[in-house]
Amino acid sequence: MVCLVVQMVCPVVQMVCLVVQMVCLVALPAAAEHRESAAGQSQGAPDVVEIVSTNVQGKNVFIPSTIVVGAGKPQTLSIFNTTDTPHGFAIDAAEIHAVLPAGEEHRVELPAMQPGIYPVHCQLHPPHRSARLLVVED
Ligand SMILES: [Cu+2]
Repeated sequence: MVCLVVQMVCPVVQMVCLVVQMVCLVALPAAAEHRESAAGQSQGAPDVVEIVSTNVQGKNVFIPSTIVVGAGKPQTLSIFNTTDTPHGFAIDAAEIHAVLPAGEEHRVELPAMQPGIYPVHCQLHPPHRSARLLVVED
């Protein structure tokens, strides 16, 4: 009887966990963006785009997986590697091939780019899921 109840509760708990994970994935980058624009307005701070290299259920991923920046001006990318191993961050079109130390923030200077979509990948681990850089007209 107890087993039956536990079996019934487990899928519900799993669903709740999945929903919480999805909300976190959506909310965290949005919160970072909000903080960034508020700081930019009040202090005239340079535009910093925050990215995370992390591991979700055994898969190495970049969050956000689509990194959006304005065209024609250099940007600073702040990439936090939350894992316990170094990861790469490569944008071939910008000649960026950075190595992100484990558990640290690493800054990469992105040069002014033409509008377009550019592949982003980890040059250290081919299975590491890729991302894309979307450069848009401001
Ligand atoms: Cu990697």
